[in-house]
Amino acid sequence: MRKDTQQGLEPQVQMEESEVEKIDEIPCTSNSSLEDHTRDHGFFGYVGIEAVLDQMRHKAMKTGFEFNVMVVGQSGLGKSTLMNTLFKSKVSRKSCTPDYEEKIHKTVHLQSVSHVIEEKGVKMKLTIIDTPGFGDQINNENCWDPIEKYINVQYEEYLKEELSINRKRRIPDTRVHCCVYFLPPSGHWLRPIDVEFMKRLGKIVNIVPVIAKADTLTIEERLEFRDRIKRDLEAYEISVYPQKEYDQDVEDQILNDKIREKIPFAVVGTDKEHQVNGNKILGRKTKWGIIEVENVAHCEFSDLRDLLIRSHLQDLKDITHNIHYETYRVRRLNEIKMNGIGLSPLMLVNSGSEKDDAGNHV
Ligand SMILES: Nc1nc2c(ncn2[C@@H]2O[C@H](COP(=O)(O)OP(=O)(O)OP(=O)(O)O)[C@@H](O)[C@H]2O)c(=O)[nH]1
Ligand SMILES: [Mg+2]
Repeated sequence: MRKDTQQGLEPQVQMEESEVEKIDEIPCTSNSSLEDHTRDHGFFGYVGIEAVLDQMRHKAMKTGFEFNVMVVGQSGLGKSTLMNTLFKSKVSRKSCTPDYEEKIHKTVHLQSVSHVIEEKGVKMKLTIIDTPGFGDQINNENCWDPIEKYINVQYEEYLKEELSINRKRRIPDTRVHCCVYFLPPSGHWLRPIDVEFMKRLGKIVNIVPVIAKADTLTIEERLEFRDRIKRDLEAYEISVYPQKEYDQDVEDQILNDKIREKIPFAVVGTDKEHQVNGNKILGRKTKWGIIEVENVAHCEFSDLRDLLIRSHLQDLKDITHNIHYETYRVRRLNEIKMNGIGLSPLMLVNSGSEKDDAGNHV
């Protein structure tokens, strides 16, 4: 995983091996022995650099994390349902009780739902941006426009804040860190609309494609479909997360290769809980049994959740900040420079304007 940190955390000091002055390693048993050791080593002995990790941890815990995930795909593929599954699954079951008992309706506006999830003193504000499905119109041309616009508006907001004279110490981060793209469980190949959509999105955001409603496919169909999608993604040069070119070392590569093997994850969503052997589980009840959403033998929802929250959250944020946002920032600043209009017009574009549900300026 990438080791750079971003806003809210202390920047990591990167040093070449040759520049690093090696300080004797000392066994770290207790505070008192550390103090004794420091005293014994005098000025050139132990200086306690490692304590910076505790400081970073403490600071990160105080500030908390913001993590924003967007769900995109054709209408009726279970985007809103999966969003609820994520909030109701283990990630948040203990820490918050979202009120989602009402029926899920067709999504007609881009809308976001946030929950602060707390685990072992670490706070994370998880925001999921639900988008209306496409594919209902006779002409689906440019159906990616509102999504692209939303993503770019968040970059613009961030840039505006960064360039502001009185900028906030900690810039609120509404940028989309990951876009989960839903593919219909057709068992065929990628459709032209999915190719076009993902090609465009892959340039501005981290995309994680998933096979939606995977319970409608047999095990063989799932594997075969995944294989075809993989070949299509390669053939059309669609950049999906985790991107090979951003693996930082062999360790990263080994870990990410395993994930790349499994992508697109075959997921099943639900917001219903059932009693199974005295335990409450999230599942879809069918005539032939319950499909358990969090059971790895039934589907790969847990893999998706682990990637997003457990193993790659910081990496997704880093790539958003260091690659996607950076690309946007350079382009915008060049545009401003070329037009010879200074920075103020950028501020004017945003200042004083109000935002609609989608975060677009009106
Ligand atoms: N079989 C199956 N059905 C699902 C799954 N997830 C959701 N559904 C059902 O599919 C229907 C549509 O689900 P939604 O979550 O509203 O789909 P959506 O993608 O948000 O649809 P739009 O808002 O129109 O874009 C509902 O009846 C869900 O119960 C799944 O994993 N498997
Ligand atoms: Mg929906």
